[in-house]
Amino acid sequence: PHVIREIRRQPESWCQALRLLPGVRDALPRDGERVAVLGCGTSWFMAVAYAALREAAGAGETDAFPASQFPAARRYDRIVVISRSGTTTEIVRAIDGITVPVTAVTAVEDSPVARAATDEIVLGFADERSVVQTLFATTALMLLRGSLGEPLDDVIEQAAAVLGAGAALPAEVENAEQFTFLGNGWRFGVGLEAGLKVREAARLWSEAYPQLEYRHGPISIAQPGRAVWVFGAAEEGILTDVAATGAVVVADDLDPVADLVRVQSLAARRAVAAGLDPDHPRSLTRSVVL
Ligand code: F1P
Repeated sequence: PHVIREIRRQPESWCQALRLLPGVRDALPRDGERVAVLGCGTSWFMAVAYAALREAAGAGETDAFPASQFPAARRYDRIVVISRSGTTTEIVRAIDGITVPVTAVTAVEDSPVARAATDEIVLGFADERSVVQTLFATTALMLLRGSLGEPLDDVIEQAAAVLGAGAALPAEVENAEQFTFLGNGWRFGVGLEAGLKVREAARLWSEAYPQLEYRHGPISIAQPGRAVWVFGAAEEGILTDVAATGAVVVADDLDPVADLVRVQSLAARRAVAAGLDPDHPRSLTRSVVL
Protein backbone atom coordinates (compact mmCIF):
# COMPACT_ATOMS: atom_id res chain seq x y z
CA PRO A 1 0.00 0.00 0.00
CA HIS A 2 1.09 3.57 -0.70
CA VAL A 3 0.09 4.64 2.78
CA ILE A 4 2.78 2.48 4.36
CA ARG A 5 5.47 4.18 2.28
CA GLU A 6 3.96 7.58 3.08
CA ILE A 7 3.93 6.83 6.81
CA ARG A 8 7.61 5.93 6.61
CA ARG A 9 8.55 9.11 4.76
CA GLN A 10 7.24 11.35 7.52
CA PRO A 11 10.42 12.13 9.52
CA GLU A 12 12.32 13.07 6.34
CA SER A 13 9.40 15.17 5.11
CA TRP A 14 9.21 17.02 8.44
CA CYS A 15 12.90 17.92 8.15
CA GLN A 16 12.28 19.22 4.65
CA ALA A 17 9.33 21.33 5.86
CA LEU A 18 11.31 22.79 8.76
CA ARG A 19 14.04 23.83 6.34
CA LEU A 20 11.41 25.85 4.47
CA LEU A 21 10.43 27.74 7.58
CA PRO A 22 12.66 30.82 7.25
CA GLY A 23 11.37 31.36 3.71
CA VAL A 24 7.67 31.11 4.56
CA ARG A 25 7.53 33.16 7.76
CA ASP A 26 5.85 36.08 5.99
CA ALA A 27 2.97 33.81 4.99
CA LEU A 28 2.33 32.72 8.58
CA PRO A 29 0.27 34.49 11.27
CA ARG A 30 2.05 37.31 13.06
CA ASP A 31 2.21 37.32 16.85
CA GLY A 32 -0.88 38.90 18.36
CA GLU A 33 -3.10 38.33 15.34
CA ARG A 34 -6.49 36.78 16.06
CA VAL A 35 -6.61 33.74 13.83
CA ALA A 36 -9.19 31.18 12.67
CA VAL A 37 -7.85 27.89 11.32
CA LEU A 38 -10.09 25.89 8.97
CA GLY A 39 -9.93 22.43 7.48
CA CYS A 40 -12.05 19.35 6.77
CA GLY A 41 -11.50 15.81 8.03
CA THR A 42 -7.85 15.22 8.82
CA SER A 43 -7.06 18.83 7.98
CA TRP A 44 -9.63 20.02 10.55
CA PHE A 45 -7.94 17.88 13.20
CA MET A 46 -4.57 19.44 12.33
CA ALA A 47 -6.29 22.82 12.65
CA VAL A 48 -7.56 21.87 16.14
CA ALA A 49 -4.03 20.90 17.21
CA TYR A 50 -2.35 24.00 15.77
CA ALA A 51 -4.96 26.38 17.20
CA ALA A 52 -4.47 25.02 20.73
CA LEU A 53 -0.68 25.12 20.36
CA ARG A 54 -0.62 28.67 19.03
CA GLU A 55 -2.84 29.95 21.78
CA ALA A 56 -0.84 28.07 24.46
CA ALA A 57 2.37 29.55 23.03
CA GLY A 58 0.97 33.03 23.67
CA ALA A 59 1.03 33.91 19.97
CA GLY A 60 -2.60 35.06 19.92
CA GLU A 61 -6.21 33.94 20.19
CA THR A 62 -6.74 31.07 17.79
CA ASP A 63 -9.91 29.14 16.97
CA ALA A 64 -10.28 26.03 14.83
CA PHE A 65 -13.40 25.17 12.82
CA PRO A 66 -14.44 22.52 10.33
CA ALA A 67 -14.62 24.74 7.24
CA SER A 68 -18.37 24.18 6.89
CA GLN A 69 -18.96 25.59 10.39
CA PHE A 70 -16.93 28.78 10.10
CA PRO A 71 -18.97 31.64 11.58
CA ALA A 72 -18.32 34.13 8.79
CA ALA A 73 -19.54 37.11 10.84
CA ARG A 74 -16.73 36.72 13.39
CA ARG A 75 -13.85 39.11 13.09
CA TYR A 76 -10.41 37.56 12.69
CA ASP A 77 -7.18 39.20 11.57
CA ARG A 78 -6.23 36.21 9.46
CA ILE A 79 -7.63 32.88 8.29
CA VAL A 80 -5.35 29.86 7.95
CA VAL A 81 -6.74 27.04 5.81
CA ILE A 82 -5.24 23.57 5.66
CA SER A 83 -6.12 21.47 2.61
CA ARG A 84 -3.96 18.82 0.97
CA SER A 85 -5.89 18.89 -2.30
CA GLY A 86 -6.78 22.57 -2.30
CA THR A 87 -10.14 21.60 -3.81
CA THR A 88 -12.34 20.77 -0.81
CA THR A 89 -15.67 22.52 -1.38
CA GLU A 90 -16.28 23.71 2.18
CA ILE A 91 -12.90 25.48 2.23
CA VAL A 92 -13.42 27.11 -1.14
CA ARG A 93 -16.80 28.36 0.09
CA ALA A 94 -15.50 29.51 3.49
CA ILE A 95 -12.85 31.79 2.00
CA ASP A 96 -14.94 33.11 -0.87
CA GLY A 97 -15.31 36.85 -0.37
CA ILE A 98 -13.16 36.97 2.79
CA THR A 99 -11.45 40.35 3.11
CA VAL A 100 -8.74 39.53 5.69
CA PRO A 101 -5.50 37.77 4.66
CA VAL A 102 -5.86 34.02 4.05
CA THR A 103 -2.89 31.68 4.42
CA ALA A 104 -3.28 28.35 2.62
CA VAL A 105 -1.22 25.34 3.66
CA THR A 106 -1.62 22.88 0.80
CA ALA A 107 0.14 20.26 -1.31
CA VAL A 108 -1.09 21.67 -4.61
CA GLU A 109 0.06 25.04 -5.91
CA ASP A 110 -2.37 25.55 -8.72
CA SER A 111 -5.54 24.73 -6.80
CA PRO A 112 -8.71 26.75 -6.16
CA VAL A 113 -7.79 27.19 -2.48
CA ALA A 114 -4.23 28.28 -3.25
CA ARG A 115 -5.48 30.72 -5.90
CA ALA A 116 -8.04 32.26 -3.55
CA ALA A 117 -5.53 32.67 -0.70
CA THR A 118 -3.38 35.75 -0.21
CA ASP A 119 -0.41 33.71 1.05
CA GLU A 120 0.36 30.09 0.31
CA ILE A 121 2.69 27.52 1.76
CA VAL A 122 2.95 24.69 -0.76
CA LEU A 123 4.24 21.37 0.57
CA GLY A 124 4.31 19.55 -2.77
CA PHE A 125 6.90 17.08 -1.50
CA ALA A 126 4.40 15.90 1.12
CA ASP A 127 1.60 15.08 -1.34
CA GLU A 128 0.33 11.52 -1.21
CA ARG A 129 -1.09 8.78 -3.42
CA SER A 130 -3.24 7.31 -0.67
CA VAL A 131 -6.70 8.73 -0.03
CA VAL A 132 -5.94 8.37 3.69
CA GLN A 133 -3.84 11.31 4.82
CA THR A 134 -0.75 10.73 6.92
CA LEU A 135 2.32 12.42 5.40
CA PHE A 136 0.78 15.74 4.34
CA ALA A 137 -1.13 16.22 7.58
CA THR A 138 1.78 15.67 9.94
CA THR A 139 4.14 17.65 7.71
CA ALA A 140 1.76 20.62 7.82
CA LEU A 141 1.44 20.32 11.60
CA MET A 142 5.19 20.03 12.14
CA LEU A 143 5.81 23.12 10.01
CA LEU A 144 3.22 25.01 12.05
CA ARG A 145 4.76 23.74 15.29
CA GLY A 146 8.15 24.90 14.06
CA SER A 147 6.69 28.32 13.32
CA LEU A 148 5.79 28.62 17.01
CA GLY A 149 9.43 28.11 17.92
CA GLU A 150 9.07 24.56 19.22
CA PRO A 151 12.29 22.53 19.16
CA LEU A 152 11.38 19.43 17.14
CA ASP A 153 14.56 17.36 16.77
CA ASP A 154 13.49 14.97 19.53
CA VAL A 155 10.10 14.46 17.95
CA ILE A 156 11.70 13.56 14.63
CA GLU A 157 14.03 11.11 16.38
CA GLN A 158 11.16 9.54 18.29
CA ALA A 159 9.15 9.03 15.09
CA ALA A 160 12.16 7.51 13.33
CA ALA A 161 12.60 5.16 16.29
CA VAL A 162 8.90 4.19 16.22
CA LEU A 163 9.19 3.36 12.52
CA GLY A 164 12.42 1.44 13.05
CA ALA A 165 10.97 -0.69 15.83
CA GLY A 166 8.07 -1.91 13.68
CA ALA A 167 5.18 -3.52 15.53
CA ALA A 168 6.25 -2.85 19.11
CA LEU A 169 2.76 -3.01 20.63
CA PRO A 170 1.37 -5.63 23.02
CA ALA A 171 -0.89 -8.18 21.30
CA GLU A 172 -3.94 -6.90 23.20
CA VAL A 173 -3.46 -3.46 21.62
CA GLU A 174 -2.44 -4.77 18.21
CA ASN A 175 -5.64 -6.83 18.03
CA ALA A 176 -8.10 -4.59 19.89
CA GLU A 177 -11.60 -4.47 18.40
CA GLN A 178 -12.12 -0.79 19.19
CA PHE A 179 -9.93 2.21 20.12
CA THR A 180 -10.43 5.32 22.23
CA PHE A 181 -7.86 8.13 22.09
CA LEU A 182 -7.61 10.61 24.94
CA GLY A 183 -5.71 13.88 24.95
CA ASN A 184 -5.88 17.37 26.39
CA GLY A 185 -5.36 20.65 24.54
CA TRP A 186 -3.59 20.16 21.21
CA ARG A 187 -3.28 16.43 21.94
CA PHE A 188 -7.07 16.19 21.56
CA GLY A 189 -6.65 17.23 17.90
CA VAL A 190 -3.99 14.56 17.45
CA GLY A 191 -6.29 12.05 19.17
CA LEU A 192 -9.14 12.90 16.79
CA GLU A 193 -6.77 12.26 13.89
CA ALA A 194 -5.60 8.95 15.38
CA GLY A 195 -9.24 7.87 15.64
CA LEU A 196 -9.92 8.84 12.03
CA LYS A 197 -6.95 6.77 10.79
CA VAL A 198 -8.29 3.69 12.57
CA ARG A 199 -11.78 4.18 11.08
CA GLU A 200 -10.64 5.05 7.54
CA ALA A 201 -7.79 2.60 7.05
CA ALA A 202 -8.72 -0.33 9.29
CA ARG A 203 -12.52 0.15 9.31
CA LEU A 204 -12.62 -0.32 13.08
CA TRP A 205 -14.65 1.78 15.48
CA SER A 206 -12.67 4.46 17.28
CA GLU A 207 -13.33 7.72 19.10
CA ALA A 208 -11.46 10.53 20.84
CA TYR A 209 -12.10 12.74 23.86
CA PRO A 210 -10.33 15.25 26.06
CA GLN A 211 -9.06 13.06 28.93
CA LEU A 212 -11.49 13.98 31.70
CA GLU A 213 -14.50 14.03 29.35
CA TYR A 214 -14.02 10.31 28.97
CA ARG A 215 -15.24 9.71 32.50
CA HIS A 216 -18.51 11.52 31.79
CA GLY A 217 -20.15 8.62 30.00
CA PRO A 218 -17.97 7.27 27.20
CA ILE A 219 -16.07 5.03 29.64
CA SER A 220 -19.27 2.96 29.84
CA ILE A 221 -18.28 1.06 26.72
CA ALA A 222 -14.72 0.26 27.87
CA GLN A 223 -14.24 -3.48 28.36
CA PRO A 224 -11.75 -6.27 27.70
CA GLY A 225 -10.76 -6.43 24.04
CA ARG A 226 -10.90 -2.63 23.63
CA ALA A 227 -7.99 -0.20 23.89
CA VAL A 228 -7.75 3.24 25.50
CA TRP A 229 -4.73 5.18 24.30
CA VAL A 230 -3.64 8.30 26.18
CA PHE A 231 -1.64 11.02 24.39
CA GLY A 232 0.52 12.95 26.82
CA ALA A 233 0.69 12.61 30.61
CA ALA A 234 -2.38 10.87 32.02
CA GLU A 235 -4.62 12.81 34.41
CA GLU A 236 -4.75 11.43 37.91
CA GLY A 237 -7.15 8.53 38.21
CA ILE A 238 -7.73 7.95 34.49
CA LEU A 239 -5.44 4.95 34.25
CA THR A 240 -6.94 3.20 37.27
CA ASP A 241 -10.52 3.93 36.15
CA VAL A 242 -9.83 2.49 32.71
CA ALA A 243 -7.87 -0.48 34.04
CA ALA A 244 -10.88 -1.37 36.23
CA THR A 245 -12.98 -1.87 33.07
CA GLY A 246 -10.61 -4.50 31.70
CA ALA A 247 -9.74 -2.40 28.63
CA VAL A 248 -6.06 -2.29 27.75
CA VAL A 249 -4.38 1.07 28.34
CA VAL A 250 -1.59 2.59 26.24
CA ALA A 251 0.20 5.49 27.89
CA ASP A 252 3.77 6.52 27.25
CA ASP A 253 5.80 9.68 27.15
CA LEU A 254 6.25 9.93 23.40
CA ASP A 255 5.51 13.22 21.69
CA PRO A 256 1.87 12.95 20.46
CA VAL A 257 2.87 13.27 16.80
CA ALA A 258 5.40 10.43 17.17
CA ASP A 259 2.66 8.47 18.96
CA LEU A 260 0.31 9.23 16.04
CA VAL A 261 2.85 7.55 13.74
CA ARG A 262 2.42 4.41 15.86
CA VAL A 263 -1.35 4.59 15.38
CA GLN A 264 -1.06 5.20 11.62
CA SER A 265 1.21 2.16 11.32
CA LEU A 266 -1.10 0.04 13.43
CA ALA A 267 -4.13 1.10 11.34
CA ALA A 268 -2.31 0.16 8.13
CA ARG A 269 -1.25 -3.22 9.55
CA ARG A 270 -4.79 -3.97 10.74
CA ALA A 271 -6.16 -3.09 7.29
CA VAL A 272 -3.73 -5.42 5.55
CA ALA A 273 -4.41 -8.18 8.08
CA ALA A 274 -8.16 -7.84 7.42
CA GLY A 275 -7.68 -7.94 3.64
CA LEU A 276 -8.64 -4.27 3.21
CA ASP A 277 -6.90 -1.75 0.97
CA PRO A 278 -5.86 1.04 3.37
CA ASP A 279 -5.23 3.40 0.45
CA HIS A 280 -8.87 3.34 -0.62
CA PRO A 281 -11.32 3.41 2.27
CA ARG A 282 -14.91 2.56 1.47
CA SER A 283 -17.04 5.56 0.45
CA LEU A 284 -14.16 8.08 0.60
CA THR A 285 -12.49 10.01 -2.20
CA ARG A 286 -9.15 11.84 -2.24
CA SER A 287 -10.83 15.15 -2.03
CA VAL A 288 -14.46 15.61 -1.12
CA VAL A 289 -16.03 17.96 -3.66
CA LEU A 290 -19.77 18.67 -3.61
C1 F1P B 1 -9.46 16.48 3.39
C2 F1P B 1 -9.97 15.05 3.16
C3 F1P B 1 -10.29 14.46 4.41
C4 F1P B 1 -10.51 12.98 4.30
C5 F1P B 1 -9.50 12.24 3.44
C6 F1P B 1 -9.27 12.94 2.22
O1 F1P B 1 -9.12 16.99 2.21
O2 F1P B 1 -11.14 15.07 2.37
O3 F1P B 1 -11.47 15.07 4.86
O4 F1P B 1 -10.43 12.50 5.58
O5 F1P B 1 -8.28 12.10 4.12
O6 F1P B 1 -8.97 14.30 2.50
P1 F1P B 1 -8.13 18.20 1.99
O7 F1P B 1 -8.97 19.44 2.08
O8 F1P B 1 -7.06 18.17 3.03
O9 F1P B 1 -7.61 17.93 0.61
